Amino acid sequence: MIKTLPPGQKASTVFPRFGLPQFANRFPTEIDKIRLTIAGDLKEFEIGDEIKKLPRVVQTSDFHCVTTWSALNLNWSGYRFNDFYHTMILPKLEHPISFVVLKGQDGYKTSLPLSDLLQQNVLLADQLDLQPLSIEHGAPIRIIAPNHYGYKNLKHLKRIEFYTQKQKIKQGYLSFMDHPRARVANEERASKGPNILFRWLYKIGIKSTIRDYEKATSNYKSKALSKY
Ligand SMILES: Nc1nc2c(c(=O)[nH]1)N[C@H]1C(S)=C(S)[C@@H](COP(=O)(O)O)O[C@H]1N2
Ligand SMILES: [Mo]
Repeated sequence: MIKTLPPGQKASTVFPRFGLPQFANRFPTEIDKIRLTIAGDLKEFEIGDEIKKLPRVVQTSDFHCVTTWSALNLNWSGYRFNDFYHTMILPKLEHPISFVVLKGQDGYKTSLPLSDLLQQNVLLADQLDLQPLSIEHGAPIRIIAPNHYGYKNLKHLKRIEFYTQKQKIKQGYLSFMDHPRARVANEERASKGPNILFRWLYKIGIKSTIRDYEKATSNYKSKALSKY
């Protein structure tokens, strides 16, 4: 059976390491151990291996990059953000939360309304194909939010900030490129301008971005090897 893809998306035969060109050469420093700092409008605290007490879920979902490629039927495993929030965050709150900022070990940031992250298919994923996440795909833990474009699916998660109100955050890219929700079904590619235009604009850069990321990854791996 042929799947109907969301508007403007095309199935890819590969699932490449991908992102903004300026992040190709940035890598996480801690890949084996989960360590999350929880901050924002609450008293800051850390979460480590306790996260593993949450029920483990396995989920097959499609991944849609804003540049129009989609990787289909990926097999993720991890913890539901909803379970995580209700078990580990809610008891610590003094104020009602509406907005969440996510930060990665590579300096990448993004944000989403809390209500979007509480959807049942949003995961804190630490496995792909039942193996620990690779450096390419977000070790040691990442966000998987299948209803939102790839740029909301933050890799190498290290810090989650919970706020009562929407925050202005400086992203690693131009602000028009970050739609506050970035829902794939609504084709919310960018916050300004006609989304159809962005299909074509972004498509142009896919091949060279994949190449840059592959080169950076192989340089990184050969350097890591030469240490021993
Ligand atoms: N920490 C971090 N997360 C990130 C990015 C990044 O550069 N750094 N790029 C985003 C973008 S644009 C995409 S498409 C996906 C790519 O995920 P992948 O490398 O596992 O394919 O990661 C997203 N999350
Ligand atoms: Mo992306």
